[in-house]
Amino acid sequence: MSGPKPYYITTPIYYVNDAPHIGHAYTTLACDVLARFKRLDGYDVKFLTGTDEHGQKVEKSAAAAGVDPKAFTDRVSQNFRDLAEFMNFSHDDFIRTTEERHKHACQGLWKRLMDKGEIYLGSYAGWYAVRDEAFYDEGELSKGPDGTKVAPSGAPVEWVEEPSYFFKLSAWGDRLLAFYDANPDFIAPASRRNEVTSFIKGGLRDLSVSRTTFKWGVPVPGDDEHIMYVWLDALTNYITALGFPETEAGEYATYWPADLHMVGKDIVRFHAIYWPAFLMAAGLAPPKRIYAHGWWTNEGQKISKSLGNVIAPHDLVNQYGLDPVRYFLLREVPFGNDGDFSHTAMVNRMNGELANDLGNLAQRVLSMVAKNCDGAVPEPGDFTSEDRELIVWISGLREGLRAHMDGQTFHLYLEAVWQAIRAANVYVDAQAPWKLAKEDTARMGTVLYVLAETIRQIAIVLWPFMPGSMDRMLDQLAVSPDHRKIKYLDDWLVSGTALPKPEGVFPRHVEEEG
Ligand code: ME8
Repeated sequence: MSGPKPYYITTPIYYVNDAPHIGHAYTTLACDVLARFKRLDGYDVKFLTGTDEHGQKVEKSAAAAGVDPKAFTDRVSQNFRDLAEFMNFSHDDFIRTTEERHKHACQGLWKRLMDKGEIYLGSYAGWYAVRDEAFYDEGELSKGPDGTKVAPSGAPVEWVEEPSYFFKLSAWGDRLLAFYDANPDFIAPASRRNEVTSFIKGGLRDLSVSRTTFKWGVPVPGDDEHIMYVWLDALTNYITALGFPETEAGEYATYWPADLHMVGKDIVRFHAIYWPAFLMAAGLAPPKRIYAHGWWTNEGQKISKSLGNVIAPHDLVNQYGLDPVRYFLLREVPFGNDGDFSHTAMVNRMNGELANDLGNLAQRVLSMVAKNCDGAVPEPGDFTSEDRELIVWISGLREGLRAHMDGQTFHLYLEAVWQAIRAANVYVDAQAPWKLAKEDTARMGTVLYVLAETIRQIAIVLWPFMPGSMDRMLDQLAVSPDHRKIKYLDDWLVSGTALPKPEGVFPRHVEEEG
């Protein structure tokens, strides 16, 4: 007998040089919603997040803070764990690259690459940007505002000359292009795929994969003068968490290759080029898909510490509530595009879509049931064509919703659900159950049953986005926790089930005076 299908999803591991901000919360949120949906849909999910703690950038940040790197990374990594808890993320594992299991996996991967003749010792002379932890060719650089050279990301670069091990990346260009051709869904969205292929077509050079001028990293096996390049170290986290270098049994055998590495567009090159090349060179399978999402700005401006406009997830959630923020981030901007955060847009979504469209619908229906149906699920009579139309609409959503999750089109998923919610609002106005309460209580019972059932199905499919609020809505419909699953969508509410006293789930946001 085969068990549930595995689904492995990962976030980038975040550098611990900085406090977590809305950009980090965004990537992990997208993964959380996918992980929750897949669990709801019966998959055996493993959802991984964590922190990237080695390298020059972190070492420098620790020095600037006047603490040793270990104490520094312990502290900042904890901030990312706290964020995950605060945002109600449902990860199954949180990895830190300073853990022993990770050192073991990195060294295991290195040895495989060495054994296969994919790494050789040479010396590096070229440009390096500590902020990006990336090597750049002269031709990729431009002049910054003060006349010094900068990377395409705007990061300052420095000239580095040191002995270094190299990975034979130059030999992988054609094989990577052939791999993308054979796996057209490997890089998404399509615009990112074009960016990656044109970078490869420009010619790949061998990649420096070790450093000797600082110590904060994983030692190269057999050559303690070198530590591994932080990106080789960091990318390996995705298999460390599966127990690599053990590959024949355990979690690696179950979950690898990953179904999805979710990343921001800034790090697509590392994930779509270096990572599959390392893996294929080591004789391991590449991941199934990389999705590189867009970039958030704040009221039109780049988010940066120096501009003082970093959006702290805590502040936002304290102001608007957790689930409205979770909803907004994935609803406001077509996933994959860049997006701009604005308080006006946040309040509009919260009041218009959550409080009015969904909150009012549930509140109106549940209060009428409480008042007119003895606080129990009403008994439906025969369905009219209007009743059937609404129920068929709601019940017909799931295949499209599955496809939206698999394509990471979260905004279209939510739009599809909202069309159904709007249809339910049109139905409630047209059927006017408050009038039926005086004229035809049997018909009123049918209408309220159809509406309560509609709300149940909507709450289940919205649960991955707003688990706390949807659980409260499903509690009010007395749906048992283990029935909050896609496979139970067709198990309609049972008439006569007693319901708890209804209460509003989505308050309106009211601007404070002054
Ligand atoms: O790059 N908008 O870590 P990092 C949207 N350690 N997303 C944003 C964002 C913004 N304004 N700012 C950050 C690293 N992000 C490496 C990764 S993985 C093996 C190693 C998100 O702390 C986005 O997902 O710089 C981006 O890719 C990631 O944070 C970068 O996090």
